[in-house]
Amino acid sequence: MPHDQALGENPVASLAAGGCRLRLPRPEGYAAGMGGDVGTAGSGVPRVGIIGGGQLARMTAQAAIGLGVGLRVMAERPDDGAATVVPADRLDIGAPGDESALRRFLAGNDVTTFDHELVDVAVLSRLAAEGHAFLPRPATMALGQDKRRQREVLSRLGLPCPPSAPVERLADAVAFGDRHGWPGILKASRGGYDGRGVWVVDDAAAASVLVPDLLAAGVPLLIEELVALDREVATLVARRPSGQVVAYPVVETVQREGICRRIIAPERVDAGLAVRLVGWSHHLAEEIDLVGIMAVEWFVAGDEALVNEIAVRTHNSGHYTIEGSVTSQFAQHLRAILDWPLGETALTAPVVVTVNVLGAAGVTTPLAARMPAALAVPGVHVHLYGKTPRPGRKLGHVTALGTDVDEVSARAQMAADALAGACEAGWNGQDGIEHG
Ligand code: AIR
Repeated sequence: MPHDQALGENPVASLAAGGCRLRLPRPEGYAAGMGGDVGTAGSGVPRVGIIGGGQLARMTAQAAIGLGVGLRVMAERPDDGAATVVPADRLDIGAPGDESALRRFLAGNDVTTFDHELVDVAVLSRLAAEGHAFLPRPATMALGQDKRRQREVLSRLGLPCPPSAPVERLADAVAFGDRHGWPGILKASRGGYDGRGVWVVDDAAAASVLVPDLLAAGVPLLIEELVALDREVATLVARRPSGQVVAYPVVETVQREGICRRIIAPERVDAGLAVRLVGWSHHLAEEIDLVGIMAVEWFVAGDEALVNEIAVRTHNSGHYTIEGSVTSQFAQHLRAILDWPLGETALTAPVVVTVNVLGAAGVTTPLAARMPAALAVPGVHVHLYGKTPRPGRKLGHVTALGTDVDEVSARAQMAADALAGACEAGWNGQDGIEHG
């Protein structure tokens, strides 16, 4: 169906037409507590819930304000980043694995989305069969949360991936390393992010130390070839149920120790490669029947690119879009799951750079005390996630816009270093990253 035909007056009806089962009518009495016209009976605005209360939910809540959507949050703890920014009547505290807590949360939502992948897809599928609407759909979440499954599906669809194999026993890892060369990269198929769940395995002896313990601990594993990559880039696409797809420009992601440190938009890859990466991402979104936003992380080596992994949610590589794109990824995700027209994805400046602020050992002053130094850097946009600092934990990010990549990067980095407490921790500024 062409998307312009699918724009019903009632977004709930239009979502239903897009194949999603929504729970209607809304429960009596619930709307009374919602405040404003958001989510009240007859307002026509669906009640959107998000499972998880981290920074992604927090920035989604910010985008929801402008769209007139009162986001409901299910956070694990009352001090989670998003839990502290939504009104009490839009906050549930509970673990996503606690089915009764999940059911209570779902009772207040017309459509439910995700801040992370740590959900039980079997439970979601059962709840979806009962009529609860999840977007992205449970089958898409299953793909997002399982790297082994991703590799199978992506390869079947013809997307280039690094050679990899599932590891059910030590012999699988050893056979793979002997065939493809050591070191190999061992990955937890589920649950790893920000460098967690990734191990460089030098040889068969190292594998024999690591693999049995991980398997015994129930960690599902895969092993992949170490790619001699020049750089890492990411694509970001959004798709709504009625079929409209939009793609953002390709960005470069600079990683250190498995954690994204800096995002540079646009990426200066060969234009032909950029077109191919966006084309593949678009194709993938359609093939997996994506609803919402999806990031695809790529390893680039020469003229070739291989998919590292996909995320079927808002993503760190898209944080620059808050100021650096006509439509932020958070607003775009909400628009997509509500089957509203998707927004333009053009950059708002020739160059946009985002630098993550990570917790650092030895820094004890509160972040707020370091804000003046960061805000003294001209033209930077600071986003703090309201999280308790821990070394390596993403606490916020800084975005700068301009025309010269070195100048813009330096400004964003200076503010991010100030926030991270570079002086206190005794770093030499720049966090050791050179723009490649
Ligand atoms: N997140 C989810 N998957 C990857 C990332 N980075 C975001 C989500 C989640 C938060 O990171 O917003 O709630 C968790 O961050 P932390 O520091 O508590 O592990």
